[in-house]
Amino acid sequence: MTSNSKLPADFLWGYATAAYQIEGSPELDGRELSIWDTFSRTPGKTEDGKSGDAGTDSYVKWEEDIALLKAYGANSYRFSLSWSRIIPKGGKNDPINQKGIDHYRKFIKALKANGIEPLVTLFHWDLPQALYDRYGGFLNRSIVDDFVNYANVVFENFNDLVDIWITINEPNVVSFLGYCIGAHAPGRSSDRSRSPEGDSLVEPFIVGHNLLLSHAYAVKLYREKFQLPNKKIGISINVNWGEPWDESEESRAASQDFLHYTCNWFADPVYLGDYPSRLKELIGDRLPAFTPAEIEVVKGSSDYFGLNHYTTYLIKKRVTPLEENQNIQKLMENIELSTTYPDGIEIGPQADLSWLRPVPWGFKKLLEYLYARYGKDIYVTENGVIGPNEKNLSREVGLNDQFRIDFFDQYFSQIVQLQGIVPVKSYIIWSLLDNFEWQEGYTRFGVTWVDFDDANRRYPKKSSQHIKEYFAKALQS
Ligand code: PNW
Repeated sequence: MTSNSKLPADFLWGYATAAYQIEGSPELDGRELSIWDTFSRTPGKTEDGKSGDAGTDSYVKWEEDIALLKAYGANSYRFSLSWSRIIPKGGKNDPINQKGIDHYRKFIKALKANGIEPLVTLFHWDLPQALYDRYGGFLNRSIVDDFVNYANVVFENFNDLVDIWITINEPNVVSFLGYCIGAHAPGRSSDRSRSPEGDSLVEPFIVGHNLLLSHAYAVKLYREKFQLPNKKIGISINVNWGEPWDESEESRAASQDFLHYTCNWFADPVYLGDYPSRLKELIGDRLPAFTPAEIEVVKGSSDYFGLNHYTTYLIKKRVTPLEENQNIQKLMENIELSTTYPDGIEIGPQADLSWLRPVPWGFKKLLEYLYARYGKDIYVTENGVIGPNEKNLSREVGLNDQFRIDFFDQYFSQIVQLQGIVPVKSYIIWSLLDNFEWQEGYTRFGVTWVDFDDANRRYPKKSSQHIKEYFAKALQS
């Protein structure tokens, strides 16, 4: 790196995981089931029929994970708490499980003893099954009180150890995949071949609204009772960039609509105080309204912009009529997503997941857009890739993950180019470990190769060393 591209010494970089994807031990120490246990144990819901029962065994092997972070030189680690380990049945009148709390306190203390800053997510999709059974989980406004109670228990027990909180991970992905397509728990959809119940055009917006209110009331509580000047709380939204497919005015307008449907649906209420007027126009009365009192709470409810980013799409006005059961497209029915330009050139190489193609310049445009629209410090809380066919490679070949190294160099250079222009405060890579990639089953998103067939033994990939050396140079004073 050149001297003028140095990063500030307090730049946070490290790796991310989520409880259900790595912990395993679903019954240990009093944990009860979440909707992800139920969903992934249902035949036909995951790629290889696997659930997160095993994960990477991190509830047991947590010391190995910390040793890896230390060996990789990371100065921070983002992970999530399992709600049903802390309050097994989830609700405000349900008992607290001290063993769950003891586990996470021990874990966070060990991180800090190793000089690793914890970024802690309260909710990364593993809703206690009991709350879904009781009243439909996020479909019901009752969730707000139960989430705020859970947040209160978490803050009371861990706020002395944690300075950066993330309330909810990717509310837009929860709404889209859980309640429109039905590919994620609880798997609801209008597509009756997938789900006996659900309404793909209505439920995502109800769930989204309750996710926003849950987040906002938890932040209100935090600010009233727990926040100190050195502490931050916010939300992480998954935002892919939408580039106009061609230079026409129609494509430009369609790309704006894409951002409204995905990012601004959540980010506008949180940073600007309400849903975008264009989204209200597009969704009509299917989009719930905030009361003035709720707007007071939702507006400004994040200290930073938490960004999870993976890819870029080309967006154009829809011309092809929709087929039956194309629920996600119906949710954005006036636009079309493409991965090829009008001349047939692809926007980026296909990675090992259907929706994933590296497009580094899209990341830069997105960062500029988010800062221009919301004006907040940006914490990149996830960014990462799986190389083509990486899932099927032998360990020997898989450890040489050049595709991930190239991805990192290209993506991270966008942040470096924006130094002094867009305030990016963290870069947290998905993921520390190969792990349970939801409906895709066990994949290889990690900088650590995990042997799922041999006691989840961990083997550092080449990228972990490359990234370590990169930041050792970039952060030197
Ligand atoms: C995120 N999409 O999920 C999650 O926060 C992680 O738990 C997950 O493992 C990671 O990204 C990699 O997928 C996403 O379809 C799931 O665009 C799906 C999409 C994006 C993010």
